Amino acid sequence: MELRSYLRSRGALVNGYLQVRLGVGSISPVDKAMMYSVAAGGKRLRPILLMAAADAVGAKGSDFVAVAAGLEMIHTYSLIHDDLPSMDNDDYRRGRLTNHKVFGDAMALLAGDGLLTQAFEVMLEQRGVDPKVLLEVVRLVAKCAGPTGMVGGQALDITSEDQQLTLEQMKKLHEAKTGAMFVAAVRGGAMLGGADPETLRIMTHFANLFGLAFQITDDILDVEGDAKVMGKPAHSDEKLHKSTYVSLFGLEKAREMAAQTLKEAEETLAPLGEKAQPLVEITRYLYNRKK
Ligand code: GRG
Repeated sequence: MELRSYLRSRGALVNGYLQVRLGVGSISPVDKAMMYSVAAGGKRLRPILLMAAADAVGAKGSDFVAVAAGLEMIHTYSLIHDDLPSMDNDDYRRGRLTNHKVFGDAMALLAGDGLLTQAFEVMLEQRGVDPKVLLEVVRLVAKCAGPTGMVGGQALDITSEDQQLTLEQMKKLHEAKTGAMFVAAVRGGAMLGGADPETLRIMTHFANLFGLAFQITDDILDVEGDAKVMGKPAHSDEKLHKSTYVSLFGLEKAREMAAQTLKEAEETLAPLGEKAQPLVEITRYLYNRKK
């Protein structure tokens, strides 16, 4: 399997869907602000994972593009809100000015709200799925995105700045803030694909390991990115106000942890056989990613 073309074609499917669906029936400028961030790029990792998870359980992943697109809308909303001055106060995202830098804070807030709420409309437009299963999947996504998932993790994050967290505290934070949306993607995709309870258990375990490895590699990239941009040594003190796997363990150990976690994630998928190959390849890609 050629991963690059798999990622490209699945990414294009999601992009095409979003392009057509967003802005339908627009009544205000908020649609333009929403589209600005959705069209700014991004790896489309969560929707691609949802479709790959459905493939892995024997279904046709590309059939579930509406739910996949909804996940990307929720992810994009979280990035817009995360970049606001009252949160991380970032000027750039996905290689462009952040939403609030272009449209102002109020419109950026609304663009995030619009994406979050419309995501549920879009997900429920999914056809070809037993309505009971679709409801369970949408419920899972809501749970993973909300106060017991991403929103809760973000709240933990902003209240723990300037503290060095323990490994346990950090794991809990990231499982909620970043990991939960990967669980929504992988478990949700497997549910849509009709997975049995044992397969769902395997897929959820895989998603947790994937989320952990994603976070560790994100922390590593953060430090390496800073070193490249500012000519500073990797693991500079500037990042120490946030607890990360690198600040807790150092760069070398963090790299080892990422490799070990990804190996475990890959091994978890062994019982699914050949059908899980795209998921395996995406897992391997995580280790070598540059963004
Ligand atoms: C504001 C409710 C709320 C939540 C924000 C996702 C998030 C929570 C914050 C983003 C900050 C951040 C850098 C988190 C670490 C991991 C992460 C989610 C990175 C961005 O995801 P990618 O790499 O981004 O999949 P692209 O742009 O490729 O989609």
